[in-house]
Amino acid sequence: MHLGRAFSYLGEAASAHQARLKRAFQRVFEQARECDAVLIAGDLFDSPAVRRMWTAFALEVIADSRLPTIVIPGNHDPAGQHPFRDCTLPANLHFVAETGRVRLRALDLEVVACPAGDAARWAAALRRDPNGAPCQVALMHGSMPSIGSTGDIQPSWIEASALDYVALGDWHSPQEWTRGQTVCWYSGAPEMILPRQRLPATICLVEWLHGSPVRVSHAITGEARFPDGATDGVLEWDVSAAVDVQSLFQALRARLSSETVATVRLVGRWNAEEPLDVPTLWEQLQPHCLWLEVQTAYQTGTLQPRTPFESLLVQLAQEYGTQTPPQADLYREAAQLCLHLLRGGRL
Ligand SMILES: [Mn+2]
Repeated sequence: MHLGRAFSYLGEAASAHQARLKRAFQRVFEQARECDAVLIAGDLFDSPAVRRMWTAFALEVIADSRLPTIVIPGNHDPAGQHPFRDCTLPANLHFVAETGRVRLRALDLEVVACPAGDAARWAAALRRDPNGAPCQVALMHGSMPSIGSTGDIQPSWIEASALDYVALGDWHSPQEWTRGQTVCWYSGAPEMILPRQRLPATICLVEWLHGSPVRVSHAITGEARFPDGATDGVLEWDVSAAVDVQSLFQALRARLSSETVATVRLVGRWNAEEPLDVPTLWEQLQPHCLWLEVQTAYQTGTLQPRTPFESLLVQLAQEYGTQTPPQADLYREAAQLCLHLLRGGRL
């Protein structure tokens, strides 16, 4: 959840997004009304130093739900400094600060809690207890291996655990790590924490029926959205048809709202008379959405060399053009294309 996050990168939209985060947390418990328990896999709070109002808010929502709720510390809210440490907790809240098992007898449910910072004890704890509850799940906060990181959780532990389900926390986008008979997911954050995560944000609804594998579905809890027409969060926009900057601004603005998280990639050829100043375009569009990045991958009239390497390319093209005049235009076009591609443009 990252409750209490400052969202300073959102500028003036930060406080509105903090309110969105609160609504997402309430939506988690609305979604859970038909459920037996809520599992929160760490980083409920963004830091140990969140203001008291955030702790009070979380406790109130959890208490009002009356649902058995299990919370473990994450790397943002580690056990030794967790905001719940000094609080009087409602009876339905089980805050588990150390690796260990929690049995909810009324539910035939047993939870292996694996809080952040306690990784040395996880591998041994992730075991099905033959004398334990019919439904046995784990709740962990840490990283699976990814590019550039070995992770503190090993995928092989999942299958070896023989548990029914492993609920992972830390990554902001939902991702499946099911191995063997053990279903396993990163639920993802219930609202946008950083722009590069899957949106709209969701939670995992986990259904366990005796004797059959766990079934997982996803319920939307977040309000932040990519713009309509975006693919993997990127809205590709052909600037060829724009007659001026104003018409481009109007067309893009129509795709944005206060909930839009937009990466706009400008492609095609800029044909208008006036130059396209992208930083200014960004400044004008940014107040109309939650977060905006404008990537430039469009072509313009004539590009001027800006680096020694680009100068060399243009110079060589001119020399070849002088030597074989019929092909001068071809060389000039090739040099322009080189500059365009060197600057991140696309064909
Ligand atoms: Mn984390």
